[in-house]
Amino acid sequence: MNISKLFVLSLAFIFLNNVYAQKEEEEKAFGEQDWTSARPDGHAPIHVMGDHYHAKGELMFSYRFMPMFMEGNMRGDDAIDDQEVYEDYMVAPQEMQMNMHMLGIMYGVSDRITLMAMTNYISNSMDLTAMNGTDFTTENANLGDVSLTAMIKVLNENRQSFHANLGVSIPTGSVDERDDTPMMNDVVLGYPMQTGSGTFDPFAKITYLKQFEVFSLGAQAHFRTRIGENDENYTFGDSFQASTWVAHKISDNFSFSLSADYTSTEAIDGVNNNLIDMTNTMPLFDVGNTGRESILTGLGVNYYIANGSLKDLRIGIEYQLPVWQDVNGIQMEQTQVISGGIQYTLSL
Ligand SMILES: [Cu+2]
Repeated sequence: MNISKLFVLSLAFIFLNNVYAQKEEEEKAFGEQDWTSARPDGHAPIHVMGDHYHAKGELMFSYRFMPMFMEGNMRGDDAIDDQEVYEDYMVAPQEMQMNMHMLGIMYGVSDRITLMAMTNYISNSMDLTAMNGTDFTTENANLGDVSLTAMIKVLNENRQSFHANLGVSIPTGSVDERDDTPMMNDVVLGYPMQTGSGTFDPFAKITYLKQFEVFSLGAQAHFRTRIGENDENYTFGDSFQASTWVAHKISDNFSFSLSADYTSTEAIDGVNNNLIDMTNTMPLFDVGNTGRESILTGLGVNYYIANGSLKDLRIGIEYQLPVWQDVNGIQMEQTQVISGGIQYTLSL
């Protein structure tokens, strides 16, 4: 654990302490009231999806840009050097950057039900080094999967809110991403480089939100499974994610947030037909190196325009650092995630 991680954790601790210290006092002072999205921390830190719903007739557009970075390799929860990778594989991944662009639209069908659609475009770049010392890079970019969600407000009272999301991810993304390498041209890229899952993936989320005068907190649980197998004869693993965040509203326009996400992804079931004979080439070609758990902590800021001609425009930026990772087999180490987004709500 390095200094920056310790710093983020300490801040989180101080934050949580303050939140609970204020809690009772504020509940007395403000009495019963609805939870409201009309404040900067009325939306979760920007990396969280489906955290809020809309009132009837509200239409929201969003765009997010999320670069994710990986560097070096791990076995279990330990970093390993290239020599260890070369004991089993001919090529060792060095660095990877995945850039995700996400577009979203939300619409409040009624005060109880909000519909949401999201789509994304992904570009990947990976630097690798072969056992003989040859450095090379693979790159690919394509559409990701489209997700459709129905959000149901279960309750909103006493400054707390609870809602459930049911959705499905539609396989508009690619599971046949390819690029040239020094060994072979037009070779299928490893599992983590594909831009889609290739399967219909149902998911469910539940979200709890609570507001105080200048603080707020939220928690979300997210389950995702996959139906059948994709055209390449395999199925990405099911996943579970639990996220929690606290935010401090410092003015009518700005809030700061701390977040923590636990994510668990199961291993791939089946094997890509095109990679069966290449399992020993590099870790990314081996389904034994899929499935992982991690905890990421994040520091974020939300900016919200409450009135004027740009009313209901929001900008969010967040920086996430992994504090713990445990991988099956040999996989790359995640180093940081940056999320930036803009959201605009219209009332029809
Ligand atoms: Cu929205």
